Amino acid sequence: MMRALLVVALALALVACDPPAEGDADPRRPISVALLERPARVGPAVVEVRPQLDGAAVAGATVQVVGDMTHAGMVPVVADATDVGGGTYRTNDFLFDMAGDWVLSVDVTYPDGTTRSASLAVSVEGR
Ligand SMILES: [Cu+2]
Repeated sequence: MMRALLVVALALALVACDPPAEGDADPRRPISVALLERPARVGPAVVEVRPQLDGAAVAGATVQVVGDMTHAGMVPVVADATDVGGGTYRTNDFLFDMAGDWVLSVDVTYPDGTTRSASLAVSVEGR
């Protein structure tokens, strides 16, 4: 019994030590981010974003995707994602302009003005 309590206490301590996750840690507003084509390759790509609120899809949000490479000196790639129906948002003109490691940062403004973000790490292959 004491051992079980100790394990629980340790687990709580570990959780408490984690840095706060960005945005998508909000359990009411999870945001899924996916690439339509895998593996990711240099060139145009479609990023699909599905924000939710209390388990339901969200129409009427504003969604922006920013792609950054993990090395210095690159200009971020910025693209808006538009609602293609059913609360699914897709970028129209996103482009991976170099092979390597990228991080996609997604900013969602919900219809009520609340903003949340999520991110996805992507390894992009050359053509
Ligand atoms: Cu680069």
